Amino acid sequence: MKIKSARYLTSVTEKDKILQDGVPEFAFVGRSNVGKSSLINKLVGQKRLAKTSSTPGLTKMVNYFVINETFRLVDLPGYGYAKVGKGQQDIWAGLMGEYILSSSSLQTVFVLVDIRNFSQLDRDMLKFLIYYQIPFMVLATKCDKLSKARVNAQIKTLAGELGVREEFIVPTSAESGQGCERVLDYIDQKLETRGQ
Ligand SMILES: Nc1nc2c(ncn2[C@@H]2O[C@H](COP(=O)(O)OP(=O)(O)OP(=O)(O)O)[C@@H](O)[C@H]2O)c(=O)[nH]1
Ligand SMILES: [Mg+2]
Repeated sequence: MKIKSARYLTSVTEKDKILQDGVPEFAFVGRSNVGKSSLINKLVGQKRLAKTSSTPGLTKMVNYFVINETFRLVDLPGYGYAKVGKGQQDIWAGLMGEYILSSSSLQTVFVLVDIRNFSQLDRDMLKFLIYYQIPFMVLATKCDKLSKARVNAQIKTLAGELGVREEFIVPTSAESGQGCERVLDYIDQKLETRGQ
């Protein structure tokens, strides 16, 4: 898929404001600092569309980006950030969970997992998506930080630990652009089957 346009639409902080207008959406979830906003920027070829930071917990809202005027990428708040309140320890008690469960046009959740480490929270996230039968794909991030051989080995480990097949884990990098084409092709296919 070619990105012809990408623009910021809006951000929401309350469940009631979550957009329900039927436009197909692809959401990005994962632990704070895993690289959600950076990967969105790389996918659309804009450096500063989604705000990124080395300080974890930056994205606190549901941020919507309109792509090619046909679908949306949704940047969700990260989970597992130590400074969230006690009530947020249940990872889907907050806005991210509300978005996933209430969005009427969510096509796929991209679950981002750092290629170098994953946590129980990532496993819980996948269990949650499987339980609610929400389509997902695992994107292993920051693959530029490891050698090719170590990336392959880690993908195998991740598949085993997360209980998903290796082909559902895409190695990506917001630095090199690795994996971006695969993600965009996936979106393209998903939109096509939806239109039929
Ligand atoms: N080397 C490398 N660094 C990355 C990559 N992706 C993100 N980073 C860095 O990781 C840090 C966090 O990236 P963000 O994109 O802001 O992460 P996020 O998941 O959106 O974080 P929150 O919004 O806090 O949940 C930044 O310093 C990025 O530059 C990558 O593919 N490779
Ligand atoms: Mg972010």
